[in-house]
Order: sequence, then structure tokens, then C-alpha cells
Amino acid sequence: MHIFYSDAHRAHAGQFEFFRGEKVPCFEKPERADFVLKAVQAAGIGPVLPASEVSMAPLSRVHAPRYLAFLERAWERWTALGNRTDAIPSVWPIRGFRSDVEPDNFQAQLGMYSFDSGTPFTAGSWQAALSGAQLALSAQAHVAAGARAAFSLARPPGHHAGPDFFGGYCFINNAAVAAQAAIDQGAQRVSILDVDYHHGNGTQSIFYDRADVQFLSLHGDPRTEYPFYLGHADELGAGAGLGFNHNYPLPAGCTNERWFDALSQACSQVQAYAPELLIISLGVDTYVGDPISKFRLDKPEYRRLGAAIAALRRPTLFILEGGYAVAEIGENVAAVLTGFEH
Ligand code: SP5
Ligand code: ZN
Repeated sequence: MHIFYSDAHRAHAGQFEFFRGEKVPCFEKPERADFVLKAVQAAGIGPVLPASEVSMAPLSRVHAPRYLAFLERAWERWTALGNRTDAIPSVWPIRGFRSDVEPDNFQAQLGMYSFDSGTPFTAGSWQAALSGAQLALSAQAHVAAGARAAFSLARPPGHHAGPDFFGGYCFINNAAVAAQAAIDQGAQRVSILDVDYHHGNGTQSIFYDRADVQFLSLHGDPRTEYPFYLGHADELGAGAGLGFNHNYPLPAGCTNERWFDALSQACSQVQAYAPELLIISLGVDTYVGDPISKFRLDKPEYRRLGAAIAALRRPTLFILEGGYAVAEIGENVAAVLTGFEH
């Protein structure tokens, strides 16, 4: 399959994130993409192509225009205030605060458009995120033109980014943007299957009241795992979207068989929905060696995952999400794609 890739991801390189009150080096770093690129090339997955000329219109259909406008200008405003470090939010409007009035203060806006202090906004964050969206759209266009599958190899990831907020290392929701593009081109049903360790809260929020995009997520139980405040099994969708959202929270320590049991339940829902496009939010932070996650999937399981996705027999778009065991992410991503193709 074709792999869509750009060096533009390198412009997003955060220095620190906050964890338990301490500054720790960012887990989501440029080397991640380097290892994935090397591994998919070594595995002979397919040609590596740059982004094609695509309309970026789907961006403002999944994200609020005022949120995109904020991100676009954020670095220039932050540095004009005399700052030289990455921008990290420190104040947030919780329940009862107003969201209809955008404060003038930069830090207040940063908090209004985010939900954690683990996602530094850097000099190149906007450009890198935009490039990732363009690659996802290029891969989507390739599948729409008749390819069986495509892989968008980009970072920062996207599935935690919601209609008007960033967080969880994500700014633009690449999977959602690609799904919206397919809908705008006439597709009636798109499924997004999120296999990242963390719940895809952003993607869920974007499509929660819609029937044209089915969302399914396997993830660490939000009672104990990030992002904590969404991802329970009783979140089934709302209004027209009722019945099109499926969460499979799993306990920390979850091993191969239990994870694949949940996957097969999710796959049955995809089959029943019969989507014209299947998007995989491909995080490999489910790996036993991942430094920030607590599932115990072993290496051979990634090939098995690819085969399970292929068995759904749908045009398929793979979008890179998380995975922080830097040396092994590449091999595990390549194994999914190899399993899909054989
Ligand atoms: C896309 C994605 O996978 N985002 C994940 C964001 C997780 N952010 C919270 C990370 C908490 C860091 N825990 C560090 C444990 C070190 N022992
Ligand atoms: Zn993750």
C-alpha cells in the first residue's frame, strides 16, 4: 500500500510535558516517525509519497473556525509576549465557567482550547499538525480513487483533538478530517476503529450525534487511564447518532486474548454497519513494552491485528496515532500493515 509521509512533522518537537507536577521530556517526539518510516520501508510495505493537492475544507467542518484561527496565530502571539519556551496551558474553564466569551488573555485562550498540560504548543506545532491533516486527506483521496488501503504516517497524532480543543499530544483530528472528506465526497457510512491504548475522546466528541460516522474504540478503562473523563461502555451516541458509538474499556494489564475478544466484538459492529470506508486510528501503545501504557500485547499480535482488519474487506485508511516504545513502534506498525496485506 502507499505510504503518505512528509518531514514537516519534525517542526513539532516539544521540550517538556507535565506529569505529576514534574517537567518530563516529551514522549511524543520526532524519532517516533523516523522509526516507523524505517520499518515500513524495510518491510517493503509500498512506495513513500508526499502529500497531494487536496482541499483542506474538511478541517473547518470538524473543528470550530475560532479554534483553528487560534492555533494558526498562537505561536506568533506567544512569542510577541516575550516568551521563548513552549506554550503550556495552566488554567482551564471547568463546569460553570463561560465558553461563549473568549477572553483576550493568551494563557486564558490556551486553556479554553485545551484539556491537559501534557501537550506543549511549539514553534512548529501548527505547521506539523496541518501537514498531518494534509497527509491524511491525501491517503483518503488515494483510497477514494480505488486503492484498497493507504497509510498516513504523520505526527503529532490526532484522536484526542476535539471540535475545539487540543490535548493528549493532538491538535488536529486527522482521522476525523479524513472521515469528513469521505462524507463530503458522497460516502454515506464511514467507520473509525480506534485501537490506540487511550480512548479517542476527540473523535467520539466530533461524531457523537451523527449516524454517518460510526466510532469504535478499544482502550484502557477511563476509571484509571488517561483521558479519564470519557470512554465508558455506556456512551452509545446521542440523537441521530444513538447506537453508532461503541466503547470497549479494558483493564490495565489486559493481555492478548482479552484484547482480541473485544476487537472481534468491534469488528462485528463494523460488519453490521457496512461502511464504505474503514479508518483505523493506529496507535501501538498497547504494546507490552510501552513506557506510558498498561496493556500487554506482544509483538506477534500486531500482525494478527492487521489480518483481522483485512478480514473486514473494506477500503481501509490507516492513520498513525500513539506508541511510545520508540524503537519498537516501527516494527509493530509495519507488522499491522504486513498482516493486512497477506
Ligand atoms: C495519542 C496518545 O497516545 N496520547 C496519549 C497522551 C497521554 N498523555 C498522558 C501521559 C501520562 C504520562 N505518564 C508517564 C508515566 C511515566 N512513568
Ligand atoms: Zn495513546
